Amino acid sequence: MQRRIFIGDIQGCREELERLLEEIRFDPAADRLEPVGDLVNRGPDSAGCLRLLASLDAGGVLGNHDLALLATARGTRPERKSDTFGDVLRGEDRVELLGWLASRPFVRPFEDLVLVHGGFSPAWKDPIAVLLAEDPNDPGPAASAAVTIRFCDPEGNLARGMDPAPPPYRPWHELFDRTRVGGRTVVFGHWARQGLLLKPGFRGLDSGCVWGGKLTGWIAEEDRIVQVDARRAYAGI
Ligand SMILES: [Mn+2]
Repeated sequence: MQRRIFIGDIQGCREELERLLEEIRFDPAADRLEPVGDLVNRGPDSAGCLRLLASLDAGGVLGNHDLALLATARGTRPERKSDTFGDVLRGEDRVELLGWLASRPFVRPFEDLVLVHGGFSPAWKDPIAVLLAEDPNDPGPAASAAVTIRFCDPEGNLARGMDPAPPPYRPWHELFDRTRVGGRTVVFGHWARQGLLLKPGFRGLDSGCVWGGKLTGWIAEEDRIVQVDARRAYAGI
């Protein structure tokens, strides 16, 4: 049976990704890899992660750090001191790696599941249609919200910079009506502080590997979590 294996925020943690794939006994001929986005940055080996994921023909969606890399490569965002994706920007295979990354969508619907990096605004009537219309090389407000949302109000206004945020703000997944994605289970990442979130209809897989936490895999067909410890904290708050 083909397994779909969703992987939480990798952020350049190639060694942990390789260990997780071993732990899962990933079979490239049979299994499908679906990272939740934020494949790069803050961690030690952004280019290595992209090379590995591309070689395994992974699916996945874009996260805010992936967009930061693409914007920096286009020259619309300055490279920052805290960025660790210079290995991609100055790699011999930069064109291939950036092209592969830019061909990820913002949302990936399956029959039973839907994958997004941050989450969905309660204001969107048809989140899948809204996000499929977004261009990775020219992201609009909806794409930006989908990769950054954590707390929001019932109208979908984001609580920027506040975590936790006071009422009326609540975690987006407490306000989101899943009938708007056809009742699919929502798989997402981006929220290391909240950590692993398993509740009916939602699987939040960011367990803060790059901060010294764990890298999480969720095998959809078995509804099973597999985790490996980060070798160390690669980034600090
Ligand atoms: Mn993120």
